[in-house]
Amino acid sequence: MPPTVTSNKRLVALYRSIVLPRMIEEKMLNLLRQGRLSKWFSGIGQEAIAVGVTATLHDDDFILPMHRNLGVFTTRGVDLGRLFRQLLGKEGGFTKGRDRTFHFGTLDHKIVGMISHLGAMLPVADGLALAAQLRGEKRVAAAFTGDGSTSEGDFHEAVNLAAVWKLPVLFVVENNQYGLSTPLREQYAAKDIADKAIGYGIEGRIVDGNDLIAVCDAVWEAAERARAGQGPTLLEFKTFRMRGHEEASGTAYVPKELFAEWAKKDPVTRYENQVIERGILTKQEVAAIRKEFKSSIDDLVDQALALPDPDSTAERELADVYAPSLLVPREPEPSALASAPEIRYVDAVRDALREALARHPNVVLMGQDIAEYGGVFKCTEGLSERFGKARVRNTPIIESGAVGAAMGLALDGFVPMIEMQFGDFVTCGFNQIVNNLAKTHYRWGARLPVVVRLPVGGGVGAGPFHSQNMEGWFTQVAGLKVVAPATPFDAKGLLLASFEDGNPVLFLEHKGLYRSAKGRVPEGYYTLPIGKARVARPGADATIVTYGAGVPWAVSAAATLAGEGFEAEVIDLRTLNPWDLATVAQSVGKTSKALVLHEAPVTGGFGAEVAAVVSRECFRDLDAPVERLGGLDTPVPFSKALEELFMPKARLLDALRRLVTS
Ligand SMILES: Cc1ncc(C[n+]2csc(CCOP(=O)(O)OP(=O)(O)O)c2C)c(N)n1
Repeated sequence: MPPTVTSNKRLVALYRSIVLPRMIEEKMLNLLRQGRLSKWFSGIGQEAIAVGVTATLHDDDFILPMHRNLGVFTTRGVDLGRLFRQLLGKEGGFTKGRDRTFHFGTLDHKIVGMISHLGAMLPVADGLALAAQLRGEKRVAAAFTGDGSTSEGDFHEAVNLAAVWKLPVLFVVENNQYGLSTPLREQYAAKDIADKAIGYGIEGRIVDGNDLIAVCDAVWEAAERARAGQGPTLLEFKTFRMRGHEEASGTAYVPKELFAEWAKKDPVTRYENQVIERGILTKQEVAAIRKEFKSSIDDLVDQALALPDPDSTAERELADVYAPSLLVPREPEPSALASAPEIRYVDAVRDALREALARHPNVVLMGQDIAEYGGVFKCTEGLSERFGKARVRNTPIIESGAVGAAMGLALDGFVPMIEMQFGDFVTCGFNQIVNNLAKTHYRWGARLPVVVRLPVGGGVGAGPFHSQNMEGWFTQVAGLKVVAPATPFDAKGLLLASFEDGNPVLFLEHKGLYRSAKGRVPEGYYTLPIGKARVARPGADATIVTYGAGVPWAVSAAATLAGEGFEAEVIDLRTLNPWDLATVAQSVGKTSKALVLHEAPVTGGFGAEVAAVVSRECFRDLDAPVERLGGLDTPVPFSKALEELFMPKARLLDALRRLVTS
C-alpha cells in the first residue's frame, strides 16, 4: 500500500508540505511587484507534483527539479533562510551569487538543480541511477521536465538509455499544456506524452497532477518498480500553468476559460478541502498552520533582504572555477623509463585505461562499441572481458546522453570516462560538456571528475567529419581541462593523471599518432603533472610551440633545418588548459623567435592564444613577431592531395626558414 493513505499524521505533514511552497510563492510575487526580486517562474497550480514526488521518495533518492519546483526544496527540508538568500541573490545563498533561483544543487539533500538549458538534467538522472544500480543500492532518481522540453534530444537520449540499462529513474513530466507560449499541439503529435513510453519499451502512466494523493500513489508505484529492478517509468502529470511563463511575459495567448476551469482544480485548495472534509484537520488548525508559515516566511525574507549583495574579487572567482586538483604526481624513475618496453600510442592509452580500472574501483568506462568490440581504435580491447561489462559499458549511439550520465555518476562518487567514437561527434555532446560539466563547480561547488577521450585529427583521408581538431572549441570554456599528449609515455601518464585530477578533462588523442608514435612506456601505474610542457628537442635559434601531431612534424622539420645550420627548439605543450607559459617563455628567452604550430585551422585556433600571450609576456626577448601556422581555414577535405594542402605540415619548413632568417 502507498504510505500516503496509511496515517493521519502523514496526511497532515502532506498538508504542510503543499501549503508552504504556495505561501512562499505568494510572498515572492509580492516582492517582484515591489521590484525587490528580478525574475520569477511560477509553479502555482503545479505544487502537487513537486510535493508529491518529494514526499513519497526516500530521503536518499536523488531529485532533479526544474524552474517551477520550489516544492522539492521545501519538502526536502532545505533551510528556508538560505533558500531565500539564494532566491533573492543575496550573500549566503547556494551559489555565492553566481547563478539564479533554482540553478543549484545541494548534495546534502540529494537535490541536483537545473541549468537553463532544458532537458540537460535528464541524462544526469540516468547517471545517478546507474550509480545506485552499480552499488546494488535500492535508490531511485527522479528527474523533472516540462511538456515542451520533452521535444529536446536529451529527453529521448535519457529515456532510451534508462530503458536499455533498466535504470531506476522516474521521468516526471509536468504537462502544464504550454511551453513558453507554444501549446501542446505545436509541440508533439502524440496523443499523450506517456504514450511515448511504449516506443522505448518502458512503463508510462498518466496521472492527475493536481491531485496530491494521486501523485503520491503513482510515484510510489513507479519507485517500487524501479527499486525492484524493473526499470524506469515515464510519468505524465496533467496540470496547468496558472500564471505566465515568467511573471513579465503575460498570459494573453491562453484562453481565459482555461484559467477558470483549472482554478476549480487548484491542488492546494483541493487537498485542503480533503483534509478538512475527512476531519484530519479543522479549519482552525489549517488557519493556524498558515499563520505560522506566514510569520516565519516574513521574518526570514526580511532577514535575507537586509543582507548585502554578494561581493568578491577576481582571484576568488577564478579560484572556484576548478575543484582543487586531487592529482598526486607519481612520475616514474628515469631508470624505469630507460628499461621500459617500446609500445605504440594506442597501446599506451589502453594500458592507462587498464591501470585506471585496476587501481580505482570507482572508474567506469562508457562509449560506443567499447565493450567486446574494443572501440573503433581498439583502445579498450580486452577491458570488458577483464573488468566486466558493468564497468566497461557500450552505450547506445548517444553523446549528450552519455556525457550527462557521466556527470550523474561523478556526482555520486564515480570517476567515469566517455570515449567519443570520433572526436568530431563531441558536437552532439557539446551542451553537456560546456554547460553542465564545465560550470557546475563554479556555480554550486560540486566536483565532477569526468574524463572525455576524443580521437582527433586528420591525415588519414577521413574527410570533414572524422578529422577535426576541436581544442579551440573547449580551451575557451572556463571549467574544463584540456590535455593533448604527443607521445605514448605522455599519453599513459597524463591519462592516468586525468582520472585522478577530480575535474572534467578533455583528453585529445591524435588518431594519426595511435599507430605511428612509438616510445618507451614504463609498466605499472604512474602519473604526470597536468600543465607542464616539455622540451621535445633542444635548439637556440627559434622556438616551435606545438602539441599532438604537431610534435613529430616539428621535430622532423627541426632536424632538416639543423642541416641548414639552424637549431629550432620544439616545445610540446602536452596540456592546453592549463598551459605552461613558463617553459615557453624560457625557450623564447633563449631563441628570441617563436612559431606556434597546430593542425587545426589557424583562425581563432589555440595558437592565437599562445601567440598573444607570448607576444606580451616575452616582448622584450622577441626579435620578430610570433608566427602562427595551422590548417587552412577550410573544413578538412577528403582526398589525399587536398588534405595535404590543408595540413600545415608541408608549409612548416618554409615558415621556419623565414623565421630563422628574418
Ligand atoms: C535548450 C533551451 N531552449 C530554449 C529555452 C528557453 N525556454 C525556457 S523555458 C521554455 C519553455 C519550457 O516549456 P516546458 O518544458 O513545457 O516547461 P514549463 O516552462 O512549461 O514548465 C523555453 C522555450 C531554454 N531554456 N533552453
